[in-house]
Amino acid sequence: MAERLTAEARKQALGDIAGWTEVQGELQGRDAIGKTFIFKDFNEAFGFMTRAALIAEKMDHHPEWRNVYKTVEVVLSTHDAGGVTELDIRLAKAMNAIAKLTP
Ligand code: HBI
Repeated sequence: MAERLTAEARKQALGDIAGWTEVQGELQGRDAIGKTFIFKDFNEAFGFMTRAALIAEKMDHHPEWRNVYKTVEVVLSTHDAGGVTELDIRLAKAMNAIAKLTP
């Protein structure tokens, strides 16, 4: 099972994944990272989700996400570990790569 990252290690990892932060607002206090992706339209947003879903399934590691039209809000945390692990960092990197490919 993936080990929960220390606060220091999580901050370090966040430096490598553009746009991701420790979750804010009503999710504050959770050991999780989040990012809001904004696409050209719903089609691009859902295409991103489709590709990310296939990677998540392959990793057996799944996002908590919400889509409204062209916006996709993503929160990542490892339920089994009760916080952020390398799996979340890896999935965040994969999502950034997919978003870069999305026009
Ligand atoms: N996704 N985010 C997240 N966290 C988990 O702990 C997790 C998951 N997807 C599948 C999964 N765990 C399974 O390995 C366990 O439910 C058995």
